[in-house]
Amino acid sequence: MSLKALIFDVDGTLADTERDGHRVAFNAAFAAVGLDWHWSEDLYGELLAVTGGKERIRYYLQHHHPQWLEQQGIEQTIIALHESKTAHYQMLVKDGAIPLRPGIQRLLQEARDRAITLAIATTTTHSNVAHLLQATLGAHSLEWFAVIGAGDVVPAKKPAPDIYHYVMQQLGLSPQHCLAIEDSAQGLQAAHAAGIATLITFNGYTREDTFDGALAVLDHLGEPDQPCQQLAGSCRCGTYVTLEALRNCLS
Ligand code: XBP
Ligand code: MG
Repeated sequence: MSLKALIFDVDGTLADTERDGHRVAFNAAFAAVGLDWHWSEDLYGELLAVTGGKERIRYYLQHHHPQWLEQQGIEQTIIALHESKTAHYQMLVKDGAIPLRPGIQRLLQEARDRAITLAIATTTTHSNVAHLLQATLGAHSLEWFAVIGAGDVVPAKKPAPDIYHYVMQQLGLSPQHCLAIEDSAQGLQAAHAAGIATLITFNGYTREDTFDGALAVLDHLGEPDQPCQQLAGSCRCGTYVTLEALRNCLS
């Protein structure tokens, strides 16, 4: 099948946003209202089992402060904490704290040059995506993406396939013409459940995840002067991932 669209995950894939971005922002939101909750790097790794920021706070309470869930108005509290977290996250991103991962800008540019459609399928909040793209790729980079599927636009977040179904429906493309780039087991499950072949670039938090059936499992997309390492998968990517390699993988 011919490749028509690349669908990118955001957190962990476009950039390493979790440890030094989302995690720091959650802690800042907790501290701002006097809560002594602190998500260490290790604890955050466990909490990443659940996608979505509001869902992650709820999961944390279930396991660490279950009595909080009995309180009246807890859902509003979670929403308010999450809004504050989103504001803190966007300040961090705006300050340039979070660069793109190796090879991302190069592959996006190559896809644009070859008229391959670009899209995003993410669990995070839409405005977080906008801030990250603008801070790293410039003011007009949102326009590079035909569809940005994000956050609560679908009822069930990854590992459910809903966000991928949404993006493909908006693109008017079938899964055979799409290739997803993800960093986590939940992301891979979501894309596979939607029938989309997927390449993995893992990171510190997802290195030990299970990536069965991925086209390739790499440490990053690589650059000519920064070779990537392939740990698994039958798709041969060489020392840096090119559009041609991805086309060959799909055909
Ligand atoms: C990653 C996530 C998100 C972010 C938090 O999403 O799990 O939940 O950690 O984002 P993806 P929000 O890998 O699909 O980009 O707080 O905005 O929900
Ligand atoms: Mg991800």
